[in-house]
Amino acid sequence: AAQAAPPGDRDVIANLWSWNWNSVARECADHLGPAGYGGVQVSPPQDSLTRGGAVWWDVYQPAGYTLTSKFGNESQFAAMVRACHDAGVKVYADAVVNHMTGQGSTSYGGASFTKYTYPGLYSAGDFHYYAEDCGNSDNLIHGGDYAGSARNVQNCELVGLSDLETEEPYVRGAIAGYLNRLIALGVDGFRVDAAKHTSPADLGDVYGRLNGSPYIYQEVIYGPGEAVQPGQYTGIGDVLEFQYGRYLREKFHGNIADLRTFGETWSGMQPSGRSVTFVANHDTERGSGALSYKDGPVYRLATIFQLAWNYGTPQVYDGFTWSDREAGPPHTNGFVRDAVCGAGWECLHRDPAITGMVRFHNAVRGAPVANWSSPNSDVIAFSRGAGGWIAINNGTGSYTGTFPTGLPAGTYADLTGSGAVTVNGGGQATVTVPARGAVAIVTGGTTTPPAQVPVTFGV
Ligand code: AAO
Repeated sequence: AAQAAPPGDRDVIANLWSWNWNSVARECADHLGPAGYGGVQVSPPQDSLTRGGAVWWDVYQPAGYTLTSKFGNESQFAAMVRACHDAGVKVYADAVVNHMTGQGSTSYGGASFTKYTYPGLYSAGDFHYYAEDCGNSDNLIHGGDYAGSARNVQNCELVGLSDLETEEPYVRGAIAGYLNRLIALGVDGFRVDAAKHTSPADLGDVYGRLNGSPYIYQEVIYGPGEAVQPGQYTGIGDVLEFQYGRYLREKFHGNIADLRTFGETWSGMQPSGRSVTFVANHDTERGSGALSYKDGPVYRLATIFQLAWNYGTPQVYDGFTWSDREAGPPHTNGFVRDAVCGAGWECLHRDPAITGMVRFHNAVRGAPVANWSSPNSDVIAFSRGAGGWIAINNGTGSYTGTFPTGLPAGTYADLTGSGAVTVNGGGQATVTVPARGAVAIVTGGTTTPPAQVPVTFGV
């Protein structure tokens, strides 16, 4: 029986959303492993509705649990897991198990289906309905249900997606069978999609059927006063911390000095040890409440802060470049093409300042924030114990100042790439922090700049 397990020594997760399996495999070997990432999150691997490449969201409508998808086939998926493991990178799969497809009739893998009938897997009796399960006669979750009705949130249909009757032993077994097949291929854990829409009791039962100890983190979007709360799920796994990115957007568009107390005491936030944090994900970058790559250097700087701060398991997000929020990734006949950074794909995770901060994060894990200083509302600096120190400047001009670092005297290389830092015998350093940039140093054998990883990807 499996439960949530801690993610290991190197815990930064790259979320390579919508990347195909061949590209993830190469990225693990050429970039993620060498840079010190501990894991990669990949898109839903099961067969799904096909909209022929026109939209990104068809993959969130499972048509069955075979492993041909717009991202590749089962052998490509298995090869990707092996390549990532060879590079020391764990693989976390996006698990869409709350529902099945609510529209269409054909899949990427060539299956035929109708809503509520997925041959060889589920039939009409395996789904929630009005009025036995769901209190709305149209079978849909209504906006007002979030505030008042856990029953409707969990037993009606999310945007019309056939809602699995997860109380049923057959359904629980079928979902666990799918996840166990992924585990057998080497998958190390799951992002559980739409977890809010399945009760913790049902999900807990499914997790209890899993082999090994997969790491489980669940998508339960926090909303103030909602009937279903992330805290109801922290007993069975970790949760994605949605308040985290909302607050970072607010503060990086305002006063970053407020971040001094950022963490569990802030309204709606979950315990650090149960949280996976992110500045953006594929939904929030298409909404209005979070930073995204479209915010440019501010997005990058918020990610630098995320990797420096002592809270949760950090996830660094990258997807494809978009202007139409529904449009799918670059594709051929619906099947996703290899990712090419800078040509249709965003690759913040390769940015030298970000990989430097992955090293920083790994070097100071667990050490408390100390030596806080903030000379103005755009500049903050703090140490992580006596093992690392960072200054962050969200201003549009560079900032020069003298800061207490808490580090031993010496000369350190800035991991974000802006030169050397000298700490004096009193633990102070005078540094120039670039506009919308940072200076970050660590002790303990990592004072030389990170080697540049040769770019062989996409050539
Ligand atoms: C597509 C079409 C639909 C069609 C449907 C079925 O777009 O028109 O009806 O097919 O044929 C994705 C797309 C959907 C797409 C779906 C299936 O986003 O557009 O539908 O694939 O292809 C809720 C859920 C959350 C979910 C989110 C989108 O709780 O789990 O809606 N996210 C995941 C995935 C997502 C995916 C699915 C689930 C489905 O990440 O990509 O959908 O597999 C409040 C609630 C949240 C609720 C949101 C939106 O949040 O708290 O629980 O999320 O509302 O309804 C403030 C508030 C906060 C609020 C938030 C967002 O921050 O504080 O409370 O704003 O409004």
